[in-house]
Amino acid sequence: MKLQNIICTVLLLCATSVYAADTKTVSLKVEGMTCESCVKKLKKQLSGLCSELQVFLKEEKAVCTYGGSVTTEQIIAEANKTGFQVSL
Ligand SMILES: [Cu+2]
Repeated sequence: MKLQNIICTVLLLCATSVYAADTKTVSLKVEGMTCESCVKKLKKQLSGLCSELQVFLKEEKAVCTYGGSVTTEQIIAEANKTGFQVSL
């Protein structure tokens, strides 16, 4: 393996681990959703903040994966704009 390739591999591994360390997951309680369109509405509202979002209608729960400069407060504030009662 060429030295250049080794350096590239190391850099890639570092970049990947930094990205992974920067990714957080939050579980939210969501009250007021009654059907699939409520789920869609919430997903749409949070699409800009959550890189991954799972919404559980019956469980009244949403699990959001986020990163970067996004905060849980931001996510909750944005989610509450849907009219559902969202809390930690
Ligand atoms: Cu609905």
